[in-house]
Amino acid sequence: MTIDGYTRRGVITTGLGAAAGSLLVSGATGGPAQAGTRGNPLTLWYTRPAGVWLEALPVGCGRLGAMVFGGVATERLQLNEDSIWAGGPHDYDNPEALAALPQIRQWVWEDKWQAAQNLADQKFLGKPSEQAPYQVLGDLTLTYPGSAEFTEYRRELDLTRAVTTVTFVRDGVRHTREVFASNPDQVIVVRHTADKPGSVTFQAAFTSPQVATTTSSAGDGTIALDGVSGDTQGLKGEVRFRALARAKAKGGTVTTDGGTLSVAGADEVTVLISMGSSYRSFKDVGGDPAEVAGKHLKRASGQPYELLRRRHLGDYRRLFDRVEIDLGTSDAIALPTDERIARKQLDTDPQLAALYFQYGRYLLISCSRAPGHAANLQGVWNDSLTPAWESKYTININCEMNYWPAGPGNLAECMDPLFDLIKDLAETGARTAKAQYGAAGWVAHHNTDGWRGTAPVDFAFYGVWPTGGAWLCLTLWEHYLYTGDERRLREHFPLIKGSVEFFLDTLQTDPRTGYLVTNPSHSPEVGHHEDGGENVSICAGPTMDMQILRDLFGAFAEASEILGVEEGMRAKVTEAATRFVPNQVGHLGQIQEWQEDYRGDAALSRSRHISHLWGLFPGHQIDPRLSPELAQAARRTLELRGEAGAGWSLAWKINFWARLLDAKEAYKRLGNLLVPARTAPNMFDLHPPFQIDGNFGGTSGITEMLLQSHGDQVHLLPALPTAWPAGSFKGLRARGGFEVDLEWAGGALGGSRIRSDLGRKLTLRTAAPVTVRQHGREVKVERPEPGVVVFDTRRGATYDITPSA
Ligand code: FUC
Repeated sequence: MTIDGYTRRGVITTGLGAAAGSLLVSGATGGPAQAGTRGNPLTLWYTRPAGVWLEALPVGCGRLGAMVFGGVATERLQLNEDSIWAGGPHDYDNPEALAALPQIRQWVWEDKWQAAQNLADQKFLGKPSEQAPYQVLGDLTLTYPGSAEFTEYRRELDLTRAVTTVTFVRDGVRHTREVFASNPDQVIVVRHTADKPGSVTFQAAFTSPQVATTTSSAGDGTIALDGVSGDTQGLKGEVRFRALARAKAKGGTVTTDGGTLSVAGADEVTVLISMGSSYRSFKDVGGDPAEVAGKHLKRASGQPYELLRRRHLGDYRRLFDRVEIDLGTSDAIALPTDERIARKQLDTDPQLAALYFQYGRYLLISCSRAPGHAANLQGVWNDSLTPAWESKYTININCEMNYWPAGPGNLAECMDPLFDLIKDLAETGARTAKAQYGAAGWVAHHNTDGWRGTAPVDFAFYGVWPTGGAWLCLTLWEHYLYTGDERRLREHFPLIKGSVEFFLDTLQTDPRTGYLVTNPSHSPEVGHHEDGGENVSICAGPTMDMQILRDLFGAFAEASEILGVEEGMRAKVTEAATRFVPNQVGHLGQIQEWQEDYRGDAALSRSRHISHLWGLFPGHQIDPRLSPELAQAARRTLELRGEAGAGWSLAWKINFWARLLDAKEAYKRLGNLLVPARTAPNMFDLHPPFQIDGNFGGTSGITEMLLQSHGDQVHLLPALPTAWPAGSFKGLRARGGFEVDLEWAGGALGGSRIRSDLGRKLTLRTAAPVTVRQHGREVKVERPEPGVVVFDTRRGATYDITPSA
C-alpha cells in the first residue's frame, strides 16, 4: 500500500494538503484573460498554465490518456497507456487457505474475532498479499524558444468537442495549440497554429520515470520511447511499451536527433502521439509494442489533420450529445473554473453543477471505451509509479461507483471495458474459488489489478470480503435493465451464474440464527469490536453482503426466466434467498450494519464507508414508499455516520439522500463536494488525493435528484432542490428502456417527453397530476394513486406528459 496511515487497525488519516500537493501556481506571467466561456458554458477554462498536475486538463480515448499543462515556453503532456501495470501475469491464490478456512469460520461462530482475523491474515491472504500498481508511461515535453512574456493567455477544455485549447500572444504572434485524443484513430493529436507564417518552432522529447530509452528514426520525423513497467512485490515488471511522436509540418523543417524532435519555422504543425504495450491479456504480455504503436501512427499519419479531427468529433459527439442539462445560470459563468470552485457558492452558480455533471460524462467517455481497460481509481490518468492505492480497481465501492452514470447518463457502451474485466475475473476468480474455498463458480474480493487478482489482499481487515464479484455482476444486470439488450444478457448470464454458484457452495447456515450467511466476511473496512486490542471487522453475514446477494439471486432468477434457462437452479436460488438475513433496524434506530446489533463504537462508527445502505443505493431494497420504516432507519444511519472524509463518500451520500427524496440534504452534499477540498482546479475529485469515483458518483447524484427509475416506477423530479427552480434535461435514461426529456419551472414539472424503446408498460410518478398524450391525442391511463399514472407504451413511440389543467 502506498497511502500513509493505512494501518492494520483500520484507520486512515489523510491530510488534505499533503497528498494533493499545493494547488497554487506562482510565477505565471499571463496577461488579461480572454473573458468568459465564449458562449459555450460547457467549458473548463483558466487564465494561467497549469502549475501542478491537478490543474492540468485531461484528454483520453479509453486506452490512451494525457494531462495537458498548457505551458507557454514549455508544454508538458503527461502520458498514460492503460495496460501499463507493474509486475506481470500472476496467480495470487494461496494454497494454504483452504485448510485454514474451517477454523476461521468456527472462530467467527464463536465470536473469537481476533483469532479468526489473525488466522486469515496468516493463511488466507493472497501471495503476495498486495496487488500491483497501475503506472505512468512518461511525458512528452515540448519547448518553444522565445521571450518569457506573453499576453492574452487562455486555456480551456471544451466538453462539447473533447478538445483542449491553449492560446496566447508571444513576441507579437498569436499561437494556438489544440490537443485531443481520438478513439477512432487511437492517437493523441497536438495541433500547432500561429497567425504569422513560419512562427512554429519547438523541440520535443520523451522522458519517463520507468526504465526506458529514447531514440529517433531519421527521415520520418519520429522519436520513440521504449520502456518496461516496474517490478513490484517480487514480481518482475513485464509490460513493455513504446511511445512514438511524429511531427507533420506545413512549411519549415522537421528533424530528429538523439531522441529529440526539432521543428523550425513552420506555419502549422501536427504532432501525433501513439502508444502501445506488450499486454495482450492478464495472462499474456507477449505482444509487440512497436507493432501496436507503429500501426496506429502509420494510419493516422496518412490522414490530413481535418479528417482526424472530424473523425474524433463524430465519435465523441455521438455519445456526449445524447444528454443535455440546464440547471440555470448566473454571472459566475464568466469566471474561470478554478475561481468558481474556490468561491464555494453553488447556490449562486447552478451552472457549475451542470458543468460537473457533464464533466463526469466527459471523463467516462474519455477513460472507459473499447478498445481499452475499465476505469481504474484514476480513470486512466496517473503520473506516478506508486499512485495512491496503486490506482487499481477497488471493488468494494469505488470501481462500481465509476459506472453509476453509465446507464442513466446514456453511455451504456462505456460499460464494455468493465464487462471485459468481469469476464477476466470470472476466470481468475474460478481458480480462487477452487483453491481457497474448494467451491464452484467464481469469487473476487475487495481489489483487483491488471493481473486480475481475485484472492483477498492487503490485510484480512480489508481484504476478506467475498462479495466484490457479486456486486460487479449486478452491473451486467443493470445494463439489461437500462437497455433491454437480451443478446448481451445471454452473453453475460454465465458470469452471473458463476457468481451465484460460488455463493450456493459457500454460504453457511449460521448455527446461532439459522440464517444463510457469508463467513468469513465483513462490512467493508469497518471494525465492529476491539478484540484483545485488535480492531476486528471479520464476521458472518454483514448487511451489505445480504443486500447484494439478495439482488444477485433475484437477478439470476429473473434473467434465467427471461432467457428460459436453468429452471432447476432457479428454484434452488429462490429458496436460498428466503433464508438471507433481512434488513434490520438497530437500537439507535439505524440500519443494522451487521447481523447482530452491536453497540458502542461499532454502531457509532464515523467511517466514510456506509456499506449497509447499499440497499438504498445503488440497490433499492430500502425505499421511502415501499419500506418507510427502513427508509427512516437509513436516514438515521446517515445522521449517525456524519460527514467523514473522501470525495466518493460525499458523492455516495448525494445519491442516498436523493433516494430518500430529500432534496435539501442531497443538494447540501453536492455543495460540499464542489469546494476546493474535494474538487481540484481541473475538477478532478479529491479523496484526497485524486480519485475519479467522486466525479462519477457526483454525476450520478445529480441524475438521482432529477430522475429515478427503480421499484418499477419512473419518478420525474424526485428530489429537485429549491436552488434550481427552473431548468431542463434531455436524453436521460430510465430503467425499462425509456429516454426522458423534461423541463421544469417554478420548481414544478413543465412538461416531459418520454420515448419508449422497448414498448414496456410505464408507471410514472410525478408531484402533481399529469395528462399523457401521443401525437396530441390523450392516452388512456390508470391512476392507482395520486401522482401515479400507468399506461402501456408502444416500442419506439413518444409520449408527452403535461401537468393536468
Ligand atoms: C478503500 C477506501 C478508501 C479509498 C480506497 C481506494 O480503501 O476506504 O477511501 O477509496 O479504497
